Amino acid sequence: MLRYLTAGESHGKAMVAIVDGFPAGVSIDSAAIDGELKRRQGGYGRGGRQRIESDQVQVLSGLWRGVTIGSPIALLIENKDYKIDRMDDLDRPRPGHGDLAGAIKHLGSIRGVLERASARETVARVAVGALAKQLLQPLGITCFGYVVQVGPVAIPPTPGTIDQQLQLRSQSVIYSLDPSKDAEVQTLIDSVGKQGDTLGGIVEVQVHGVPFGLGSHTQWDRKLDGRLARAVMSVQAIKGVEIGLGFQVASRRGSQVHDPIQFDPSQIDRPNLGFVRPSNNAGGLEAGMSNSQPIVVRAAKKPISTLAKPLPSVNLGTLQPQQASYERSDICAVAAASCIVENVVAFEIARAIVEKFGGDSLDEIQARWELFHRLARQKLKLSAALGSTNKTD
Ligand code: EPS
Repeated sequence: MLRYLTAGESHGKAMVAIVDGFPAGVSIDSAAIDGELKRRQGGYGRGGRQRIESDQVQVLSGLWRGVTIGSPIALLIENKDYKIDRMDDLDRPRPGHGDLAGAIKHLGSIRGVLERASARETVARVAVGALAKQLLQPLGITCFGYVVQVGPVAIPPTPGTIDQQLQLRSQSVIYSLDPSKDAEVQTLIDSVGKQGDTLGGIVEVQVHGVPFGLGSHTQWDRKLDGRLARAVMSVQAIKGVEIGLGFQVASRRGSQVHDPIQFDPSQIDRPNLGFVRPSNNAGGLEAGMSNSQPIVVRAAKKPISTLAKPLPSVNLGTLQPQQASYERSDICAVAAASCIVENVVAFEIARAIVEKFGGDSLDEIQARWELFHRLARQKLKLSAALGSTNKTD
């Protein structure tokens, strides 16, 4: 089983992750992980912390000569803003943060809670996801995320190939697929920031090249849609997750929701085995299994809960009403969320790949991937349907 845990406080020495069950034989490019960490730090509206940090991963274990060996992979990202022991406690919990619930739960301090609840922890999750992508890449699976809404401003993705869309995203200061909306969004972020307030938004992730059959229909905790939803919902500040049409399914008739099934013999060599769908309202998942269409996941991020113009709270020392505490924060971190959710999704897909195709080595996974697709073509008599003379196919 592929799994990971993270540790680390926002202003502690470092953020760390241990990834267990990662297959052997994968060449690891730590510069590619650093590229993702840099993208996480960016996006218009980020706070002062990102000017202090320049996140870089150290891969402490699990590699021999740059290649995974099947043992646990320990990742470490130092916090340049390491100062936890010099920091005071807060006495007024911030509405929306974990301060109140966490301090009461642990019979402890707000500092002890906020340091771990902070979205700084996502640096470890992005490193883990970027590692997982290096397992997905040899299988031809790509995963990319972008912003589709900031506050009330919807930014529908510009259609195009993955390469064209990646190009658009790299041009947008907010990581959307329509850079022509950047100016409007920047003006909005600036004005909200001046008012001491913050902004949320919606991010979308697409996964291409997924085979049939990741996840399972047979048991609730094996359903891939449920596992993706759990992983994405667990990202700091995410309050809603949708797959495919998401909440829109409720108002449409069945005939307007379900994706017709067609067969295109020219595509039988692809992971879709020739089965094409003129729409993808299911977001690539039916009955908890991948159906070889792109997986599409959206997540709604709430505005950052640390407000420069704080909301009413209660002083935990005096129990008297008082404004919430303020600590340096971001105005809008939706762009960062698009990178975080992308990497969290990538990890869940990698985990499902390891389950279906084996977890010991990349070679075995690739061999079983080929075998599965060959057997599926055989079972479906795809060659016969095409009048092929190739008896082995
Ligand atoms: C973050 C680091 C944090 C915050 C933000 C995300 O740094 P600091 O607290 O030192 O300013 O900028 O954390 C939160 C949004 C939060 O609610 O805690 C980061 O590296 O992503």
